[in-house]
Amino acid sequence: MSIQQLNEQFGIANTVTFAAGKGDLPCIQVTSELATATVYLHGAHVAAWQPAGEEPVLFMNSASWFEDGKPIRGGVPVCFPWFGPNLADETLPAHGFVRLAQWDVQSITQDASGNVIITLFTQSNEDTLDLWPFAFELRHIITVGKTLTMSLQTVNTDEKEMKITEALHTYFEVSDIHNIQVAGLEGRPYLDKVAGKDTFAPNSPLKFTGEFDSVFCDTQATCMIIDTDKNREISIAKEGSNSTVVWNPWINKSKALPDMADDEWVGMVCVETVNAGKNIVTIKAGDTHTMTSIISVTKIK
Ligand code: TA6
Repeated sequence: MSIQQLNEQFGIANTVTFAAGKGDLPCIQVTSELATATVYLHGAHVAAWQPAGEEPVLFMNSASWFEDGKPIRGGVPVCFPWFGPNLADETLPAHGFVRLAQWDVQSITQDASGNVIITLFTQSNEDTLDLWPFAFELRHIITVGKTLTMSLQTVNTDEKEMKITEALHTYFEVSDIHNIQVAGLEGRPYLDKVAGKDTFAPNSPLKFTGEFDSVFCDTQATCMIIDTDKNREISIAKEGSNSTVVWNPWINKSKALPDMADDEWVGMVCVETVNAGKNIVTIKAGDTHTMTSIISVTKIK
């Protein structure tokens, strides 16, 4: 569908419009009394969200690709049907394939409170079946308001059960990674992917002094990014998720990433709503599984 056809079918006057975004990729622009947001059909990717009265909450790196077949680096990459490298075949795209292709618009509505609910849809096809031999429907239901709620809903339309790992791989904008803390994971066991070992978090909020790439399994905890320089706390609550990943590439990894500006790691942290590691999700034939991330911002004083 063209931008004009999308606007005719799904636009909401003065609130929801479709436009050609970066790289000429079609995007949904939400402007309401509650918040503004930008959502690309490419990867069903929330690229920006800013609640009224707040600074932007999601980080978007200036060197990100905005091209068919490539991931966007920033906002909320949707990782499915695997998180990280494909352990059976490392030639397959990292974090799965649904973030690389354009999704369809199923519906866009606005509720009585002014929240805009966007449902984007994709499903298995010949190409995906070659990569991963399972039939599925996938919906990303994005509610834009004072809170950003993202639900990733998987329907197993195959005749056999499927096992997935998945993530809403959210990049958050912070004042300075050196000065923030992430609470909610105190004392928990995690896989330190930088050191390549299992270890335990301190009994205090996480602080950052170097590359940090950690997978916390068996946790349903709400995390909090405490950013005193921005006088705000960002809450990341979740449902249907048993893992949390925290990531900052720091200096060397940033330089090694072709789609990451060298010096922008200072202003970001990923706190990701995930099912990964030993938290593999098994979905029986015909069943549905939903993972939800609920993001909200409060001022510290
Ligand atoms: O979630 C953290 C992580 O798995 C890191 O290991 C790093 O690879 C990051 O995701 C970004 O992955 P990407 O494929 O988007 O470069």
